[in-house]
Amino acid sequence: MIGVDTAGIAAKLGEAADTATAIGQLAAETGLDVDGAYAVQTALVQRRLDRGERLVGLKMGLTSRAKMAQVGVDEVIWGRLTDVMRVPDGGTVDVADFIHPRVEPEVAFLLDRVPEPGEPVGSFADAVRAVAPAIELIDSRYANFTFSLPDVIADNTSAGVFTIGPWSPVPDGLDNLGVLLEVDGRIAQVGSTAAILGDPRRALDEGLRLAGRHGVRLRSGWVFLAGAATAAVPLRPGAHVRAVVEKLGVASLRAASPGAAS
Ligand code: 0L1
Ligand code: MG
Repeated sequence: MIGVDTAGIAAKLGEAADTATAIGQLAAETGLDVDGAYAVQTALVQRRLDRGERLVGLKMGLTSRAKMAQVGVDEVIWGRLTDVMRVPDGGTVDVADFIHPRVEPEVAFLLDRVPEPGEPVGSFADAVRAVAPAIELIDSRYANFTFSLPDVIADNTSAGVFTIGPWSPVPDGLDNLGVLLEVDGRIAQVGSTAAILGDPRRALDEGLRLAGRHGVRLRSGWVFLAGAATAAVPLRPGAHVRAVVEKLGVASLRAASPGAAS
């Protein structure tokens, strides 16, 4: 992977996101590998930080078989979340700000005491202060939502925006909670938190391990999106989306109706 133009690829992806314009895949023609792709992701997110956004957390991607099958990539990946990506629970987004937005039901953790690099991972209850239902709106910057593993990593794992429902104390079991994704009062997807690596708590171990490989530490107060429990569904203008997670409650998001005043 000699001579990959990290900043140039990040600029193309950043402009694609800023202008909601799909681009072709980049990894094959540039020789981008997985490590190089995480370097592009760092540069891509740095563009946001340079315009005043703050890092507020980490997201895991492709943590379920349904998600892996949906996009034809079979490795768990991680991306970064900034404050500007967070939409209040019940808030509204405009689909015109995205290329081909999809929504998926997730479980979010509010991090408390996360281990220092090299420190043994303590108990989940020490590391996580609270748990919540969440919705992630993903939006690949690649045409037709089609990409290779390095492509999607470089694209900050298709991160768009996210919504977090009410926080609850960590319940006894998180490993087999029922999950529904509802759109306009109809069930669009049904799943279980078991789909998230068998138990969403495992996603935190994976996040610590995988991000740690790239020198990224998770911080107290950050949000951690553990991954989707089902495949993602396209978000249409005017849709009202609810993610319902047993024991945890509901997170919701609206897409502005066509022609609605902004
Ligand atoms: O959050 C996710 O699981 C998304 C990972 C990237 C693949 C996709 O765009 O669905
Ligand atoms: Mg996701």
